[in-house]
Amino acid sequence: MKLSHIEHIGIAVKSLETAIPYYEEMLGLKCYAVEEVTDQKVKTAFFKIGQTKIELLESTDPEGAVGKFIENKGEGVHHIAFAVEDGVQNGLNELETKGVRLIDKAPRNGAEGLKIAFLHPKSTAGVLTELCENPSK
Ligand code: CMX
Repeated sequence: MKLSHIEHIGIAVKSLETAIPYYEEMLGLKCYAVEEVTDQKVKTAFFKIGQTKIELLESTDPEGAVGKFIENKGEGVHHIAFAVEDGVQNGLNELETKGVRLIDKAPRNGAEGLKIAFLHPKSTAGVLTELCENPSK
């Protein structure tokens, strides 16, 4: 598997409305998209910094992954996402062979039209890890 860069860092927040002004007014970044990902039970807001994005995640359902995370740990860094150059499915196959616990056995659709898959934090040194691929590239 070949990783090219950090595609984004996912940050769980209680409220996009409260968090977005911090990133814009204090850090000088520009929110360029807000998107609901129904499948993941989140509303997302995106900022770009270099080649990497910051993805703010507001829960839309207390039983969803971000809803549970906020309930248990509060706001904070939720996951790191790597861009995979040679295909997410290829990466999943390789990692599974090496004994990494997969959350997703096959890529699914994430925000911004990316193909995404998650690795379980219990086998990634405690960091929920996402693999991403832009199918149009
Ligand atoms: N980072 C690190 N550890 C995490 C974690 C996270 N984001 N979320 C949960 N955990 C840990 C918990 O601390 C807990 O550890 P302990 O057993 O040591 O206490 C363990 O995982 C189980 O936690 P849980 O609250 O019972 O949660 P679940 O097992 O139900 O789910 C996970 C955990 C990672 C499998 C689930 O959150 C998941 O499938 N995540 C992938 C999808 C996702 O996160 N979607 C939201 C973002 C979508 C997007 O970016 O668009």
